[in-house]
Amino acid sequence: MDRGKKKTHPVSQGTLRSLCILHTLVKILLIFFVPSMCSKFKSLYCHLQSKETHEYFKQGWVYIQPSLYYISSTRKTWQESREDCLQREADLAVINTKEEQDFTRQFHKLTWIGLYNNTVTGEWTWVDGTPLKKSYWGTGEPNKFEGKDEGCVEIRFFELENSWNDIPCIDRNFWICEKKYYI
Ligand SMILES: [Ca+2]
Ligand SMILES: [Ca+2]
Repeated sequence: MDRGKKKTHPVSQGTLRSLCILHTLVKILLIFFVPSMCSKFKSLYCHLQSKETHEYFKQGWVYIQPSLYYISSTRKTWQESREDCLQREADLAVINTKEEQDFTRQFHKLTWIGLYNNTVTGEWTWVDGTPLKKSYWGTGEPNKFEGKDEGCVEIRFFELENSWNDIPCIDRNFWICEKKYYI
């Protein structure tokens, strides 16, 4: 009797052999098949994305990384303007950088941006919920001119870097929508 030789169940050996074959097949699939599938999916994704981007440009959106911007050709109240942006799956522009601030001035139009006076906190707040840190108020602004409730912000002094003015939200202005978009 060979005591050193362990007994193995014939079914277990068969199972092990099957697992080995399966493992080899999976490796072959991973090496040869998956990369070609990925590249096919990637091309399809790129194709759909460029088609979508083209649609945005056709509708008049402008792209400055990392956002798309839509500048209206009609005037609305601040709230109506915001609703238009939301319908476009965007929101009124939030000015995060000096470049973005300069961009909003170049249209030489009175335009709403996404900054408003939060009546609950009394603070100037962006539509994305962030508080105002860096501001570009025009000289003497915000001033609640003639005691009016100037709760929304427009680009008014567009020839100057400090171009913001607070103004009643029910006034009618052009507006700028912003949508984060990565091409
Ligand atoms: Ca922004
Ligand atoms: Ca004002």
